[in-house]
Amino acid sequence: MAEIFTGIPQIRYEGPQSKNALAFKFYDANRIVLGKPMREHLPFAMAWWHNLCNAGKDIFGDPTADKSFGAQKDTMEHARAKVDAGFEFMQKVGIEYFCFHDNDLVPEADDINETYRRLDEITDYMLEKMQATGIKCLWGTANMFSNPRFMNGAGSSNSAEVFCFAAAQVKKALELTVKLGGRGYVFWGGREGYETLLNTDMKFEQDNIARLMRMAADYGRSIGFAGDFYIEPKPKEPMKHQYDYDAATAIGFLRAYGLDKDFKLNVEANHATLAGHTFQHDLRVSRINGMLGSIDANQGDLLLGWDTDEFPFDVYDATMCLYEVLKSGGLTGGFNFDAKARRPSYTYEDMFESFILGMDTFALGLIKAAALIEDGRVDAFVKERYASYREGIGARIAGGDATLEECAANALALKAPAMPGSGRQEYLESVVNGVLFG
Ligand code: XLS
Ligand code: CA
Ligand code: CA
Repeated sequence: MAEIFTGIPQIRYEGPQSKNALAFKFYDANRIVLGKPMREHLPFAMAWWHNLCNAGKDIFGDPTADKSFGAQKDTMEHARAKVDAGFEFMQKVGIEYFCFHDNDLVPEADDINETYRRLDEITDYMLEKMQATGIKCLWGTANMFSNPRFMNGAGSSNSAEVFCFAAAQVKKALELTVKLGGRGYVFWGGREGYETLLNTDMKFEQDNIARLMRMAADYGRSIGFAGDFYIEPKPKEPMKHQYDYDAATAIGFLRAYGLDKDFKLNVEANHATLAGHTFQHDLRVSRINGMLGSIDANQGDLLLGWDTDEFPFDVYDATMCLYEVLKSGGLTGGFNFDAKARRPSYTYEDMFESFILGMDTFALGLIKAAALIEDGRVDAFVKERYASYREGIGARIAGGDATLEECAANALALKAPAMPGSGRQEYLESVVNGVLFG
């Protein structure tokens, strides 16, 4: 098989002083951080859809990049060429995982039976490549938002026939995920929401989404899927409102329907910011609820109101992300670059330089988050801030022993409380800067 990315070498670590655009400055796979090599802290994944399928088309313009990889588009020959390109790319950039939607792998046929056949054929070929390279599957999913049949959602569709087609896709995508040894299976509720409440039975739609997820969990376990299912929250786009709005909403949903034993969250940075939160906020909400499973590593643009899926560049955000991940004891999933090069960055070199940027940004995030934890001042400050709950009435409140009357009597005896202590936000921000740039 001919080399596709000719002229692009194996990407290696050369250190922060390197001016080589095709080298890592910070991602050093074997460097030990907090007792573990970087590659184990950072199981990076390539998103099949952005890297191998997306050619820069947007609602105003045609593709700018050539992602044909020498084959005629939308054929099985092209599907195989994408596999060849994908594995060559992952090997050269040194990442060990990929994520996929069913429809990223093969062109969808008019008859679902033929689509199934194509999926079987292509995953046989992928398995050969996986065995030859050691590259693994992070997670799989079903695209239940592109085909017009899903205009009103998949699990939440008003049509029972469409619900069945969604079920058929989930069933097959789960089987493929098991076949490829995937660590997880994702539900991103792309059109699981509404355009107007005037035509929507919200309760019925949410009940049905939960039914589809329950069926998937039961079927997955019956065919030996031992990994985590994930909900990937997103507040809007393509729908005006999506039910898995943010981490807190998704966790409430999973608990309400008894799905929280099988599901965790796949938190995407750009979706958290679309929901009006920081990336760290949704990671924290997931972590403190024991639900932080996997991460879609990208970033948005705060000046744009939509999902731009940019490669991560913001080292502050990456540091705070890794702070949450380290505090969580790592991920059962990984860091999927659900990100695309900007439309004017259309060359093969841009594909590699994008991943170098993303991997270096997260490597920096890891190094700096570890340093922040080892520095200890932020954690010590937070601990001290709640010190009043470690003795006296505070300890009784925190232990769940105090009554309302007892707390009120305490207040009356005090007459007025002492000032609660400075939050010292500016001091803490300067500690972070000191750790980042000191
Ligand atoms: C779109 C989502 C999607 C999911 C997988 O906004 O990020 O790509 O990650 O369906
Ligand atoms: Ca995503
Ligand atoms: Ca996104």
